[in-house]
Amino acid sequence: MIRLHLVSGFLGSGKTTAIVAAAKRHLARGERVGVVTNDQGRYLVDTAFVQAQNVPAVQVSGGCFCCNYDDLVQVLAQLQHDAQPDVIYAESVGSCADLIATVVQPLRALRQGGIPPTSLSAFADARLLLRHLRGQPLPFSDDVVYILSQQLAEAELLVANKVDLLSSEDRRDLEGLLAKRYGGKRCLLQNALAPEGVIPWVQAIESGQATPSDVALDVDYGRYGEGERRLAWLDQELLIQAPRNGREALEALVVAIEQAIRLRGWPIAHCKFLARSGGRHAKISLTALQEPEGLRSLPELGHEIELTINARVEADAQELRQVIGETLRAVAREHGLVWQLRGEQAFYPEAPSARPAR
Ligand SMILES: Nc1nc2c(ncn2[C@@H]2O[C@H](COP(=O)(O)OP(=O)(O)OP(=O)(O)O)[C@@H](O)[C@H]2O)c(=O)[nH]1
Ligand SMILES: [Mg+2]
Repeated sequence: MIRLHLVSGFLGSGKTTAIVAAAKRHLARGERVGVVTNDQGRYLVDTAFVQAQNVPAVQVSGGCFCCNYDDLVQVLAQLQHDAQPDVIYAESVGSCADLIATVVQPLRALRQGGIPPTSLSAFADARLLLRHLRGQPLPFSDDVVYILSQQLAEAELLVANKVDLLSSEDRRDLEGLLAKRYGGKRCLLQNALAPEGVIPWVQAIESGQATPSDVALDVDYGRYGEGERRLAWLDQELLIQAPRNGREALEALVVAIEQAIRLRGWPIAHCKFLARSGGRHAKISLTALQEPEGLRSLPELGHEIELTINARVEADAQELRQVIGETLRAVAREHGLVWQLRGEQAFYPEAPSARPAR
């Protein structure tokens, strides 16, 4: 029986990082593994990033799992056919909640072709989670924070990820607060970047310690929809020619985009960049509380770079598009870049529909 692990959690919390690390462990043990990525947009950094690690990945794009359940069933069937995996990780888009009602229950009820989910974990950035549990404000508006809290409420296993970014005192505090608030759930503190960091998580989900509940959340779809509407999505596919130095150009572009967004005070949920050049790839992430991640370890890149940008920012979608466009033009002038926009989407995710009728 295929094991299907659903991985939920807020934007930028480290889901893809942990899934790739887990997938590599399965592959090393000789197991076949597949990944399903999910997003509201079409041009996805995550899918390309997972595939670049030689892990079979398919995507459910154009909406979250909960609004695209039929597509999810279809890509699961495709993955089963193409990769014949022993284990599948399905990452829901970071602004999605209510997976029990919309995915777990229908998959359990499917007689043919359905894979009942083995586990549901919810990831959170340990620093955001600590602030949340202390009752301190987060950098997002309340309706966006509502989504994060619903994700935590519905999973049986909570993963406080990026725990390496907490002091040991804060770590102890987080453990205590998690036990107090979520006493009945299993909670893990994890550094997904550490070599063996994901082992306890993989053991927990593989040994049945995170079986999803059958009780759906009581979601306030007004607030959930409002939270989604506050987050702007901007996706771009670019082809950039950097006559001098590809790595320097990419670095300058990421730093300039970060400065332009932070200058306007727009909270960054996750702004991710995937650059491919000369058979190499590099992923760079900007998240709410983090310095640009991945810049310091950028490999040398060729003169021609294929760049995918996925920006999820609490801002107006058209203003975000304009600011990123202006920044791109300014960096291009300064570094003598020639660029071509091959695809673009700027939008707010559609309001989630309450409990799809099946
Ligand atoms: N310090 C630290 N950084 C981490 C850890 N896990 C992930 N990151 C970094 O956090 C950033 C976001 O990670 P992703 O795995 O892309 O996050 P995600 O939850 O898949 O993001 P979305 O798909 O946009 O929701 C990346 O720069 C990762 O390298 C961790 O345990 N510690
Ligand atoms: Mg991801």
